[in-house]
Amino acid sequence: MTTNKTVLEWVDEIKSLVNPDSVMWITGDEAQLEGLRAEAVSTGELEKLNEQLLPGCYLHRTKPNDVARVEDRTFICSREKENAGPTNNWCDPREMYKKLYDIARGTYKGRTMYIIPFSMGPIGSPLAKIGIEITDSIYVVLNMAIMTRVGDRVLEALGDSNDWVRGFHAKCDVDPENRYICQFPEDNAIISVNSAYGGNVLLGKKCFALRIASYQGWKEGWMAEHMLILGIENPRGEVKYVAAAFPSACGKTNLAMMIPPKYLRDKGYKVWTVGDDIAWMRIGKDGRLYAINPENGFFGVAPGTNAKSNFNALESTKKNTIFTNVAHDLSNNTVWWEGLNKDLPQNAIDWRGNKWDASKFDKNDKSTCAAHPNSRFTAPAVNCPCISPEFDKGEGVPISAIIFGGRRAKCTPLVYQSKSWENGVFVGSAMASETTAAAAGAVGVVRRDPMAMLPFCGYHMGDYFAHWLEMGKKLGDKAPKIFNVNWFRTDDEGNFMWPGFGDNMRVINWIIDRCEGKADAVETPIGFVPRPEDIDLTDLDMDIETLRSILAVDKDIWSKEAAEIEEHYKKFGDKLPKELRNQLETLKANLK
Ligand code: GTP
Ligand code: SPV
Ligand code: MN
Repeated sequence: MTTNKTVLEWVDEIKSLVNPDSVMWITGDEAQLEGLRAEAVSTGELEKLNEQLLPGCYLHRTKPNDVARVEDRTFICSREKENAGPTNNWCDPREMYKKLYDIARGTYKGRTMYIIPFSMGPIGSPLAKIGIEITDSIYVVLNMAIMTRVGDRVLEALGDSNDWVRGFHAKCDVDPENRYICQFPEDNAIISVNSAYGGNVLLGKKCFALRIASYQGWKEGWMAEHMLILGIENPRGEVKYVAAAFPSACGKTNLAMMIPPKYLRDKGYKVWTVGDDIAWMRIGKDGRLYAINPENGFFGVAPGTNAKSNFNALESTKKNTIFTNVAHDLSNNTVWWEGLNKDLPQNAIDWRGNKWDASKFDKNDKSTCAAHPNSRFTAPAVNCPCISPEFDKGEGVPISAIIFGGRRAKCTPLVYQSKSWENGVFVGSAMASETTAAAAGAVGVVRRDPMAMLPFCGYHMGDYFAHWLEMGKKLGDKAPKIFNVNWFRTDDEGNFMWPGFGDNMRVINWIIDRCEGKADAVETPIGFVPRPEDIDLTDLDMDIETLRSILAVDKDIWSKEAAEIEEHYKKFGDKLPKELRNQLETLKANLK
């Protein structure tokens, strides 16, 4: 365990609040975790899957009312309301602590209190940070043991320091009316009650690595972003790294693990995954921006994942993986989800725990799905066939390009390059995307989601934009180039016009070539767009006219877009940096 007084005092405080039957420190020891798996199986919390086909894998179902992040019940409890900004729910921290302590009081009775020391980032890395999560859920312990580095090694690295994040989770009765996900940035503290699902309860992930860490990054001069990190190796063996921010369920895991088209593989191109969801980035000694992935596993969207769309993700789930809210194929005790293959299981239990009737399945009606649209796998990063050799080193990889993107059926072209860092920050701040099943609420509604951080920024978003501009000033001519992509343009029948997935490599190659001054583009009002002939279509069944249409920048549509950005900017009032206001004025002038 530990002699760290700050840790022991906090553990005692929470213990006397929740009144557990017993206490268990998570040591990181495999035998301890194995014991917890066995216990969870004995109570039905987990189901053991086919040991031959899916060794070490388990299935878990959450309550049907608890299947996604809950943005309307997520709070940033800074002391001043102003510091949470217009995009976050806020509550006075004193009031919220009291409310949450009242909700959690006594709720561990009959339960065990698990104490999980965890490191975000390789233990001992100068970019890593430590947290401790207290929970009454074995599911949380086992997921955290995949998603982060846990156990005694973390406490050793912490020593007597008080520099750690307090994460307290109580599942209580999983009552949606009393569900709260609260961050206290000034106290390095998180409290989550009445949920037992993913991003709400794996407190190292969105709560710490984005909401708390974005605030820390602002104060300490670094960045915590909702970004994948991808290495692209060219035939000469040089690896360039890009980081990309897409909103939830918009393709980060897919891009992070994509397999390049055959003609590029034959030439010797390779892809290396550093991270699929979160990047922590700092300026290195050489003045460039370096990124680490603070996580140790993937909490990925299951539906749509198959050997063709994301072979590497599927491979990653073949052992030691926890599946949440997918379908249970009883014919061989494995799992299934929509898009895994075309063989609808004839003897399966759906994500709600009911017998699934394949004959009633209608892919356009989500209520008939066997797996929940936001069902997920929790897979160890080491399982990924293309995991980067840099992944575990903790020094970080130098970022050549930052890519923003989202789901836009119309409007946004396949790819464009911003004209400068400042212009790139404008592009990120104005990002919009159609909502997905990753959060509770309506799906398919276009909303502004700056830098894909709308649900994850732990402070005032106007200050966050200013922080981005400040980082650009510090980076100067070593700053990564900033791009925007959209894999999701649709035709009049609603079909995707760009093949996506591995073929996105064609766009990434243009991006890297642009960073090296090797590719052409035309200047448009919004930025530099490739000419159709600048995107390599080798072996692709796509005509150049279709490509031309998804590269087009329509002035009328973009004038409407500029008006919407103006409306979106109003929220930030005086906190909107003047540079961004100027960028908007320039865009409007360019469109005249
Ligand atoms: P979070 O884990 O929620 O942050 O999601 P993510 O950004 O990692 O998204 P992910 O890669 O899991 O993809 C989400 C969904 O988008 C899946 O159903 C994918 O099949 C689909 N998708 C991903 N990439 C593409 C693409 O290039 N084109 C199309 N059409 N769909 C894609
Ligand atoms: C997301 O919603 O962006 C996720 C899943 O990566 S969760 O961990 O639930 O936030
Ligand atoms: Mn995510």
